[in-house]
Amino acid sequence: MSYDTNNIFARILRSEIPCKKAYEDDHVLAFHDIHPQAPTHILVIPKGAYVSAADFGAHASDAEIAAFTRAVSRIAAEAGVEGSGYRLISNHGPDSHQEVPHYHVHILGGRPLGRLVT
Ligand code: DGP
Repeated sequence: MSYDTNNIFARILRSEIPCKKAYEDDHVLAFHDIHPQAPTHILVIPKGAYVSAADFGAHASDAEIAAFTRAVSRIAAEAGVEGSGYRLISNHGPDSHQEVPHYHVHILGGRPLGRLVT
């Protein structure tokens, strides 16, 4: 699947659509989900144009992957959910109901979550 430069997260990265920012560095942007499923629901996205986890893993640089991985745990800690726990979810493709075709990880926490959703 080729990258759609007009997807919602690409537009957020270009500041065409506002977001409630949680974190930003050279490689990563994180913001609060517009339809939160838990008291903490933050979306973490790379600034590079990657459709999904598979695309990111195959084509991102080691520096981007390292920055992204470190940012996810840092953002969770800064959101205050490290002690109580949190869940990371990344949807890939139609069976997962991936809605936005720009790679992202959901950080969910702030309440006891159900057992893993299928
Ligand atoms: P997914 O199904 O994994 O692709 O999740 C996409 C998430 O993005 C979904 O939980 C809702 C969120 N979302 C969609 N549009 C916007 C938006 O314009 N702003 C923000 N903050 N979140 C959005």
